[in-house]
Amino acid sequence: MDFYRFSGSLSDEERSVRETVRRFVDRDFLPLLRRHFKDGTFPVELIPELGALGLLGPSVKGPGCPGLSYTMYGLICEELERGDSGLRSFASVQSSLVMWPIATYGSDEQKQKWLPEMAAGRKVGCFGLTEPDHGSDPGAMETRAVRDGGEWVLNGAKLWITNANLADVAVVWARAEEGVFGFLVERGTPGFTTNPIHGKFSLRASDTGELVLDEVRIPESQRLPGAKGLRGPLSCLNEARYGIAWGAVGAAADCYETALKYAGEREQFDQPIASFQLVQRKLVRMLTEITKAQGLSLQLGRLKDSGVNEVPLVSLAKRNNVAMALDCARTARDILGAAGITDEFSPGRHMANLESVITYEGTHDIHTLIVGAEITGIQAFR
Ligand code: TGC
Ligand code: FAD
Repeated sequence: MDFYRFSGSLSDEERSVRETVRRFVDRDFLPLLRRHFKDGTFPVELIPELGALGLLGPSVKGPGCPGLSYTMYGLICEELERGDSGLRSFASVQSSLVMWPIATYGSDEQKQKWLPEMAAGRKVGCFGLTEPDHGSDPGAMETRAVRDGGEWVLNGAKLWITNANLADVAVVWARAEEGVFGFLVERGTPGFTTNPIHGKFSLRASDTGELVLDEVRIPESQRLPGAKGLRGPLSCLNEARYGIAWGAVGAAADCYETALKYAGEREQFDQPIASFQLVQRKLVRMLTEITKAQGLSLQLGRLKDSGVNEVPLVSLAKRNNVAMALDCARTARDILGAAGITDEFSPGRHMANLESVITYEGTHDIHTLIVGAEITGIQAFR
């Protein structure tokens, strides 16, 4: 759907990247999704293909990385999330929350070791910031890193971690005497365990878990040397929030297209439900909000490609586009009537997924306060 002809302002390369991802989602991902969503598993069998198509770390600058623009990264996220938010989550975490900090804050040795493997989908990463008692306020984290000669000893726990149980390496943020540092904690390190979270009604086709660190000894060479202070983990979030702002538009567009098709086919009172004014109003509202969000994402992508990286711009787009997508998913579910509550149609699944997306990477209200602080000059977090 492209009511305002945004595709016309994309380059041939941008359109081609979008087509490639769309084909991958339709041909390879969607046929597997229903089973994985039911089983509560991520389709790990597709990870090498994600790598081969250049969809892991697309805009990250480093060895073995595709080196695409931010706009192309956005288009990729939009198409992945048209499939499912769990698929875009996997790519967001791998790209923005693991590869990006290694490329930005890592040593040459760390970049050489991890980036080519992660870009190819041969290694998977996760990002541990949130803790059981500290979500919106990560500055209060309790996970500790204590220096012991040439090593660090890590103790603590991280909760709600995407890819936790799939990851070969976890970027773990911990507070040391000198401030917050990031560590590359490899699977198999003594004292480091991961546990799955069961019973999710949202993001079922995504792995979510807990990281436990019990006297975990990490050499100094596995600390990210360029990251110091809370700015380190928070800067990674800008990258992932950017991708989410685009991704949410993909989920919303899929809901709209499903509802539009259904409304044309479903008859009540001897006519298609699309002929009723109230149904048309719902469809037009969805189309309008999606179109506005498409313009917002594209302008944000162009700004990021020109070097603008202002935190509140990303927050405004994440906040608007995810809330818009959740509203579209609910409206589409309504237009589908009872059929909307089954897994035969996508809006119910998108709706459940978007309940996570509106919470993670900064809740809707945290982004309200980030933008509020920017325009008033007054921080209202505390
Ligand atoms: P505050 O005092 O404002 O800032 C501390 C330092 O950080 C700097 N900073 C940022 N830098 C870069 N990017 C940002 N977005 C930044 N936000 C703040 C700031 O300038 C300062 O730097 P310095 O050098 O002066 O020290 O920090 P605060 O403790 O008051 O907290 C502010 C707040 C609430 C906005 C922040 O903590 C926040 O964003 N909270 C939300 C937490 C969150 O988003 N967690 C996400 C976890 S990861 C996740 O959800 C992955 S889901 C993945 C998926 O499956 O897709
Ligand atoms: P809380 O911070 O306890 O917030 C609860 C409510 O209080 C919210 O409505 C919030 O808006 C409100 N609130 C809090 N503070 C304020 C305030 N100052 N003013 C007004 N209202 C406020 N984290 C990671 O580190 N890595 C991951 O890979 C990751 N993946 C995730 C995957 C899923 C599926 C989910 C659901 C979460 C994931 N998270 C991850 C965690 C996510 O980032 C947190 O859930 C999020 O930051 C919110 O924290 P919380 O859940 O502890 O909620």
